[in-house]
Amino acid sequence: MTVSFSSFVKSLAVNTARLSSASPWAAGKLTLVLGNESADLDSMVSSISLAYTLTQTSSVPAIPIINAPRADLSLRPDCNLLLTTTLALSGGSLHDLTFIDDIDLPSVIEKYTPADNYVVPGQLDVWLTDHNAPTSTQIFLEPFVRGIVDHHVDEGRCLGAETRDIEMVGSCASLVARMLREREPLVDSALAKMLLSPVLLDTANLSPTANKATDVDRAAVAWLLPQVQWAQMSATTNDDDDADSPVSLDVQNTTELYWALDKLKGQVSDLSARDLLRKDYKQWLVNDHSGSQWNVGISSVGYRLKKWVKRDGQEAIVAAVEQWVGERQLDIALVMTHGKAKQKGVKTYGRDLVVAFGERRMDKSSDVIAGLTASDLELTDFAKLQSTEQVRFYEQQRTEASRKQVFPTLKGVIESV
Ligand SMILES: [Mn+2]
Repeated sequence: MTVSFSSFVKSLAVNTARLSSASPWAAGKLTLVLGNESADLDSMVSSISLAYTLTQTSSVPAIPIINAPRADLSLRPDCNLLLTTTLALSGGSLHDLTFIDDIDLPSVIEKYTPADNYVVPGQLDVWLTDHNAPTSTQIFLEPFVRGIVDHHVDEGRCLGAETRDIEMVGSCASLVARMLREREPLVDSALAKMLLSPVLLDTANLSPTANKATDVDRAAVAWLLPQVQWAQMSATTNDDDDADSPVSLDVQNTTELYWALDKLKGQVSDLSARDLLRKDYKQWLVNDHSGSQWNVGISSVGYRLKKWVKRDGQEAIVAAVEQWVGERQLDIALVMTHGKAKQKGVKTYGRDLVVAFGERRMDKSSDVIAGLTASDLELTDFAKLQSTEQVRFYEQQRTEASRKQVFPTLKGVIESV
């Protein structure tokens, strides 16, 4: 029996209460679908649409969990507006979604953990999407992971999962779309629009020059596009850095949708330094050569370093980064700033990299820096900024390397230290 997207959306409202219920006998069999902790548009849409996909072949409720605090949604105007619009079209709202701080995840897991610790599939199953290993603060999920749908480098974990659909495509939502299409060739227009959006955003509107789209992404767009009803989209926001041009999703084609989402995503110039660091953030544990564990955090910031320095000054940025390293107890923090900036009068896309060390690892900092500067990221010293031993500034010449490439590079460097 197939479930319509609108009845799935209407059922979301009971999920938080279900997860807070006293016992697994009261909550019953469950599937949790988690996106990654950066909770960007791809992650949010992938977890919602994958949960919906799973309900097509199973009567067990699949609950999407947005893997970031609810308040962080205000840092992501693109997610806020797209989800508000598409959920409303299906008779739901953002309030109905379960965010990670709406529930006590460790206690949910504990309730489903048998006394002998032998986890039986089918009681509580976890699916990971837009990541393929539980984040460092959610390692306890690992025995419950039954499925993975992701587009990052395979970290080689959760090898017992029955489904490991890991493929380096532009957008994770394209992989979910492919899976959904096998089960349901025609989908609701609100869902088509929801799935289409991260695919456009992650592939720069399938641009050949951006070179991010794969055949899987193109197939997803070709499948979804005829199912979108453009006239339905109408919502605007005034939360804009350019006050006289509110961004609207009342658009008529993919190009307009892409530019509207891109503009919304780029509205970061009014965020504080701390919000910039936490907006799109991921954290990992990495073992070095001697088996000692490093706490690694990478912030992706859609704001060029030059503009940020002009706005806040170098000292304030260094202070914010050091504060962040302390707050998250990091051994190493990378801040990847990226976006367009004027270079010799022409707006060009570029990347910069800030590398910061925690006190505990200062003795290893020069080894790590040597590894990073020798890597294919092609780092050069950032002109006009004075690096200290603790916080260093670089320009990253290899501009196509996003966090998907930078994390494996850093991991390799730490593993050899
Ligand atoms: Mn993604």
